[in-house]
Amino acid sequence: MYLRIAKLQIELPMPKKADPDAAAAVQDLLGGRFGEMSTLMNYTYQSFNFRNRDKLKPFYDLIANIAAEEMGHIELVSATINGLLVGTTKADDPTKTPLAPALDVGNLRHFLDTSQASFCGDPGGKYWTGDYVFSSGNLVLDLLHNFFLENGARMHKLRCYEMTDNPVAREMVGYLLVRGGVHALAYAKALEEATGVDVKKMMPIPNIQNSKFPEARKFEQKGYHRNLYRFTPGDYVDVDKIWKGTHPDDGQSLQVVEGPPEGGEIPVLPEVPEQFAPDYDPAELFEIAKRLMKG
Ligand code: MN3
Repeated sequence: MYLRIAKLQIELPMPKKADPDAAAAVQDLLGGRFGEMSTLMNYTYQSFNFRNRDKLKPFYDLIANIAAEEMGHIELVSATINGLLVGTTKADDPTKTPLAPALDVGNLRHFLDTSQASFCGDPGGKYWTGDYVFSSGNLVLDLLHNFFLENGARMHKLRCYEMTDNPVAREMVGYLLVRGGVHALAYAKALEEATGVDVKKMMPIPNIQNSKFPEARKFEQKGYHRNLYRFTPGDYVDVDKIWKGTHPDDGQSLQVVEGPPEGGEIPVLPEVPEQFAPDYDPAELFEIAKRLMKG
């Protein structure tokens, strides 16, 4: 089962002005092959399909627990895209082509399929697909895949960072670089426990430290690179059989944190009348909702 916490994993500042091109680039981190939808669904299905969970609990706990964190990552990337798109067009009479700016910027799906908001696909407009999910049932092969996936995701985050200097996009990418670093290291350590091979010697891939990037450095200074959050009350306690020892970058102790990060508010998205969202003239809907609240 899932419980849902109505918060984002970090306090995400809202952009001061629209940046639909940045939003288009960030889409890759949501619904691209190496985006958060892929990490979420790979670990989710691997946890559903896990064999001998009773005898291999530390490995199961690790995969299942990271899957839960990834759910919050798709939420955070979506919130970033949505914030970046606010104010791209202006409300006007529908006969006056208020959506014409969409033809020159960003991704058309943000204007055709959603109301200037995220979609479950990549910057090329291709929708995310279950083809991206690998769940072989072989523990070492699945862990090896996950290590590859996290490093592929890191490559895409770095390239996205290089495409835009938008501070909101970079804040989110900085955070996810750090959290993805935790997951890559966790899978490397799991592989080391299972096979004896010191996989973490390959890291970082590509060969540049997270601390090079100010937005990631900030989160590392708060210790986020050392924390594995336990995303279920009272269980997944055996993640600490794998997430232990010291961080290879700075020698500080790795720690399992009970419960999720403190997080921040989910921004309220304003109406977009020119997209008919929540409708062209939402006043009547607001009245209905007000009556419901009173009832
Ligand atoms: Mn992630």
